Amino acid sequence: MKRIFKITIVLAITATSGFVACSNDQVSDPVTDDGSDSIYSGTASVTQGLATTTTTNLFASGTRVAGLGTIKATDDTTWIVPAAVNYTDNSFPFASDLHNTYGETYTSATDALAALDGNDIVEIDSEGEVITAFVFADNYFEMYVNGVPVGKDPVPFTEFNSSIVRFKVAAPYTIAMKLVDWEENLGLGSEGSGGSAYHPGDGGMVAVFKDESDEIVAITGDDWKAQTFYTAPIKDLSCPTEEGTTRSSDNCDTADSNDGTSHYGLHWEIPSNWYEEAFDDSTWPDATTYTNNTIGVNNKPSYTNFTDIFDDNANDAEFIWSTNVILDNEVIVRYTVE
Ligand SMILES: [Ca+2]
Ligand SMILES: [Ca+2]
Ligand SMILES: [Ca+2]
Ligand SMILES: [Ca+2]
Repeated sequence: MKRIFKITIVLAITATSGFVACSNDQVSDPVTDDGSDSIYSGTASVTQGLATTTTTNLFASGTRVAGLGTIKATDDTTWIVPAAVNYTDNSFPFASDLHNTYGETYTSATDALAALDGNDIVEIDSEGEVITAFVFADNYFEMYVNGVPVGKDPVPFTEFNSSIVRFKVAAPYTIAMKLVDWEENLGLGSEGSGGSAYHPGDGGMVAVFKDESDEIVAITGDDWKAQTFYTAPIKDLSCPTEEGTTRSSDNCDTADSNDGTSHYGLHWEIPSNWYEEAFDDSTWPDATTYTNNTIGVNNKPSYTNFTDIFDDNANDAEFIWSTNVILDNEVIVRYTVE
C-alpha cells in the first residue's frame, strides 16, 4: 500500500510541473537575477541585457556618450534604445540656444532672442502668431506643433542645455514632444555615476510658451498628457503594474548597481500618429509634476540663468514626466493650446 501511495504522489507532482512549464512557455517567462521564475503580467515587450550599439555617438563633443542601439525582446520584436530619434535628420530643425556649452551661452532670454534673425521661425499657419517656446529637457526633446517638426534638442545627453523654439501658428494648436532620458548602458537604462556603473538616471522637462506680447500662453504642468514607452532598468519583472493606460514602475527598485547587465527593459510601441493634432490622447495619463530639487537643476546655468522664465512668480511652469522620472526613459507629452 505504501509503495503505491508513493508512486501516486510522484505522478501528481510531474503532472503539476508539466502544466506550469507549458503555461510559462506561452508568456516567454525569463528568469530573474536570483534565478527564480518571475512572470511578467504587463503589456510591454521585455528585453534583457545590453543592446547592440548601432550608432556609437550622435554628438561626439558631448560629455557623456549619446549612442543608439537595438535590442530584441522575448516576443521577437526589435527595439531602438534609448529611442528612435530624428537627431541626424536634416529636415527636422534644431532648436536655437538659450544656453549650450557647445554652442551659444546666453545669460538672459532677452539676449538669446536678440541674436535670432527670424529664419528659425517655423511657419505652420501663415495667418498665425509667432509663439516662442523656452525648453529645458533632461536629456533630449523633439517638438511638433500640429504635426509639424518645430525643434529638436541640439545636445542629446550632456552637458545640460536649454533652448528656444519659435513657430507661427493660429490657436487652437497641439504641442507634442518626444522626451528621452538618455543612457550610457544602452538597453539597460543606466549610466556611470558616483562610483556605480549602473546608475538609473532621471528625466524631466519644463517649457514655457509665450506669444508676441510676451504673455505666457502655455506652461508645462499636470494638465499635460504623458505616456511612457520605455522603462528600464527593471530588476524584477514582478514589480511593474498597469492600471488602465497607466504603466507604473513605482514598486520597482531604483538603486544603483555595480552589475546591471542582466536588468530588463520594458518597451511599448508608439502610435504612428502620436505627434498629429488629431491623435486622441484623452485616455493617456496626466503628466506627473516634479520639483526643481527632484530634477536637480539648481546648479545648472542652462536652467538658473532663466528662472525668470521657468519659475515665473505668477505662472510657474513645472517639470513634467510620466509617473516614474527615474525608470521611464522615453516619454511622450502632449498639450493643446485653446
Ligand atoms: Ca539636451
Ligand atoms: Ca532613467
Ligand atoms: Ca538624464
Ligand atoms: Ca518652475
